[in-house]
Amino acid sequence: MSDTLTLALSKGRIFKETLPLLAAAGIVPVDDPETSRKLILDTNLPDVKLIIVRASDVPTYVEYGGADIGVAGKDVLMEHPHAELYEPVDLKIARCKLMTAGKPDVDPSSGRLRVATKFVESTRRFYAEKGEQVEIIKLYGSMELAPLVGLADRIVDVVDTGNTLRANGLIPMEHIADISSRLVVNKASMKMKHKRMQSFIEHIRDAVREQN
Ligand code: PRT
Ligand code: MG
Repeated sequence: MSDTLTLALSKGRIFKETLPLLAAAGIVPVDDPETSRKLILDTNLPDVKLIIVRASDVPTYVEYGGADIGVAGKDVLMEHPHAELYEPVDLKIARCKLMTAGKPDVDPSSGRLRVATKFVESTRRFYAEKGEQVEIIKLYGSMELAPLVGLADRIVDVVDTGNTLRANGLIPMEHIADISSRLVVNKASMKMKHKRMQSFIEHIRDAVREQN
């Protein structure tokens, strides 16, 4: 149906922190993604569906129109610098920092620094701007392990409390970016479903203002 709105969300912190914003826009999911196996969730509104995707897949679903709207971390969006998306609202949820980290008191071996990360694009840009030549090693998770086993001198990861770094004997080093989640919007949907989309975006914008 052409005036159905499909929203792409990831499970976990983004889903939990988006719920109150959706509620303020009058949208309440019928199923709980943490317990349901369904990937398409109904809401109280017959013309609004939620789809549950991996956090790093949200920009792809929205860019190609698999969803009209999505919620994605700025860390994830920075890995898709050429995505054809509008990014109309900073939701100010799921906040953290993108940082470099490493073992304290260890002089990295001479030669090129080895940096393990899943944020290859942001890492490349950060070191390029510093004029530093590094070797980037792509990982998909558990980055904290890399310096412990000699795979890398540094990692680049998102940090909230820093407990995960500390628990693994690492310290945060350089601040790369402040991260929060953003509403992202498919460009064609914005044209085709303009009124419905504009009203949704305005409701969310008001809800963010109320929360902050
Ligand atoms: O799990 P999956 O691979 O599918 O994707 P994901 O890990 O990117 O998803 P998810 O749900 O974990 O995170 C979604 C978004 O939340 C991220 O894209 C960030 O924008 C944001 N966010 C906010 C965070 C954190 N805070 C955070 N702390 N994402 C991840 N973390 C990790 C952190 O890297 C560490 O390993 O959580 C762990 C605990 O953090 P500390 O510093 O509090 O110990
Ligand atoms: Mg995760």
